[in-house]
Amino acid sequence: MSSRPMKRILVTGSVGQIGSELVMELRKHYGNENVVATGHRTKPGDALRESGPFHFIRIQERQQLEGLVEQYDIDTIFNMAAILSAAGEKRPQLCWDVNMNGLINVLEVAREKELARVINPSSIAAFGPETPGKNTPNETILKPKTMYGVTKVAGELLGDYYFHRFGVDVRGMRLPGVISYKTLPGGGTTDYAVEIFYEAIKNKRYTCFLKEDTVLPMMYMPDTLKSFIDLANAPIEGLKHHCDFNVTAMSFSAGELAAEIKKYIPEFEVGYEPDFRQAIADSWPQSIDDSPAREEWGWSPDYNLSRMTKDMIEKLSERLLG
Ligand code: AKB
Repeated sequence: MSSRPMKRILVTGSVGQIGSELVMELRKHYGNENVVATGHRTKPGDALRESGPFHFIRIQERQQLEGLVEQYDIDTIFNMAAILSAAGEKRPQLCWDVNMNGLINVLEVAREKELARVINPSSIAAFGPETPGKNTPNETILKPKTMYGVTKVAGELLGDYYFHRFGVDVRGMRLPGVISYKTLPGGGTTDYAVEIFYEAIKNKRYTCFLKEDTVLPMMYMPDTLKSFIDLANAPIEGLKHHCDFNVTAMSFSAGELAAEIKKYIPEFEVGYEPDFRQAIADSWPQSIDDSPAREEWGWSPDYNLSRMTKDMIEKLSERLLG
């Protein structure tokens, strides 16, 4: 099997934190009209809506997805629609419905229409308390304790199944927390690492919902976008893994992030009031080993904690304070 080029792309979940920036990045590479953005209910920003096609769909309704794939002659789907870890614990059945029924629809459409590629990101939520917590290897124990994590492990397995059983070229990486300044994340456990910047700049105070010493793997958005484009374009001959690549860029505790922000905003004060998300964070590794991604498709991030913080403070201050 050799990789077919991606020409006309559909993105689900395109109003979300990663989806909204991924669509704009893909439009730069593949042309505005060749990247169809879809979302569920949230209104898309002007840039997303005006720069190319946008449609509202319910990913659980297969005909809606199929209709757009036919209408635009789509050959690739980036499946970004998902209910994240914290939101998923509030509504586990909805999390299963969106994440699993949505994914199987994407995979079935890809199989029937013989699409060139499906990109379906996984997450560090695939790991659990029994997983080694430091420098977690790619091949390891996957016994998550959240519904989101359950759907991510099942999604990895399902993607690999569709590859081996039906020859559908499905790929995905286990994303850590993603930090960005354009669209806020929603419903995740790593969301604190974005909220903290907004509050530091606007109010000089933040109450963190995780403990000060909670360490998690993280990545800045430019690296995240690069990981999507690079994995999607990697020659298939070089891939031994398909849907379960560990990827990471940095690991830090909530306290270490606060200290880094204080270098730019010395009056910034942080309090810690852990809630139900602490148990989720405690079940995830502190750092992960991404050597298969580095070896098989050349993964290499550009941003560490200090570069990311400097850029976030600069860009977000410009946006929030003008
Ligand atoms: C979450 O916190 O649920 C997500 C993730 C790590 O997948 N950001």
